[in-house]
Amino acid sequence: MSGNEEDDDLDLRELNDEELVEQIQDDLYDGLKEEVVEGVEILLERGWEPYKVLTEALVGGMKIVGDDFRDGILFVPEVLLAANAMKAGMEVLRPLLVETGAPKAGKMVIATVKGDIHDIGKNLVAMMMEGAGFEVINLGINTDAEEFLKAVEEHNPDILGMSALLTTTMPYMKTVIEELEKAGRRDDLIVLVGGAPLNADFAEAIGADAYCRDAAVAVDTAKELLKRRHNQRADA
Ligand code: B1M
Repeated sequence: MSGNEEDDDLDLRELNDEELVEQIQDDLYDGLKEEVVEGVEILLERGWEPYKVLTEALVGGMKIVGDDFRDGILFVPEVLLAANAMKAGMEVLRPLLVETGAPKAGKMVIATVKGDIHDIGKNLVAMMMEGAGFEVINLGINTDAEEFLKAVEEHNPDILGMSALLTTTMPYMKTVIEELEKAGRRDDLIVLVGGAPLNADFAEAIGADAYCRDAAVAVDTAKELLKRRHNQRADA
C-alpha cells in the first residue's frame, strides 16, 4: 500500500475513475494531503457527486487505514497523517455538501463525548446535516455533560447528537442523557448517537432516541423523528 518513488511522477489525470479512487485511497493511507485533494478535485471535475466521492474514495480509504490500525500494521502517527489527509479532502467537499437553499429543517447540537478525540465521523455527520438544511452547532471533541447542557440551554436545539469511537467512551453518552434528565431537558430533545462501536441495542439501553449507522442515516433519522414529533404535537 505504501507509496513508492514511481508515485512521484504519477499524473492522476491519466488514471481512469477506478484507478483514481484506488490511488486516492493509497494517498490517504500514506497521509499525502495534497494528492488526496487533487484526486478529489479530479473526480468532481469528472462529474462525480460529492457524496459518492466522500463515501467511495475517502471513507473507503479510511476503512483500510482502520483495518491496518486494528491489525498493528499502522500506528497513531501514521493514522493521524491519514486523518489529516482525509480532513483536507473533506474540506474540498464541504461547500458542496452543505450548500442548500432550503429553509432550516431544524437545529442540532453535536459533539464527540468526553475522553474521545475522534472527530472525522462526527464532522461528516455535521456536514451532511447542514447539507440537509439543518443548522448545526458543532461543539468539537472531548465534550463533557456540562458543555452539552450549556449548549442546549443556549441554542435550544431540536436534536442532540453524540459521537463516540471508543468502547471506553461510549458509556459517557448515558451520563450526558442522565444529566439532561436531571436538568429537565431530556424530553425537549431528540437524542441521536453514533460511532463505530455502537449499535441500536446500546442506544436503546442508554435512553437515546436512535442509533445512526452513518451520516446519511443520521439525516434520515433526524428528519423522520422530527416529523413524528411535529405530528404528535399537532394531534395533542
Ligand atoms: Co483511533 N481508534 N484511537 N484514532 N481510530 C479507532 C476508533 C479503533 C477502532 C482502531 C482499531 O483499533 N481498529 C480503536 C478503538 C478500539 C475500541 O475502543 N474498541 C482506536 C483506538 C484504540 C485509539 C487510541 C486509544 C489509540 C492509542 O492512543 N493507542 C487513541 C484514542 C484517542 C482518544 O480519543 N482519546 C486513538 C487515536 C486516533 C487518532 C488521533 C490517531 C485518529 C483520530 C483523528 C481524528 O478523528 N481527528 C484515529 C483514527 C483516525 C481511528 C480510525 C482508524 C478511523 C476513525 C475514522 O475517522 N473513521 C478508527 C478505526 C475505525 O473506526 N475502524 C480508530 C472514518 C469515519 C468516517 O467513520 O468515525 O465511524 P466513523 O463515523 C461514521 C459512523 O460511525 C457514524 O457516521 C460517520 C460517518 O458515516 N457516526 C455518527 C459517527 N459519529 C456519529 C454521530 C452521530 C451519528 C452518526 O450523531 C448523531
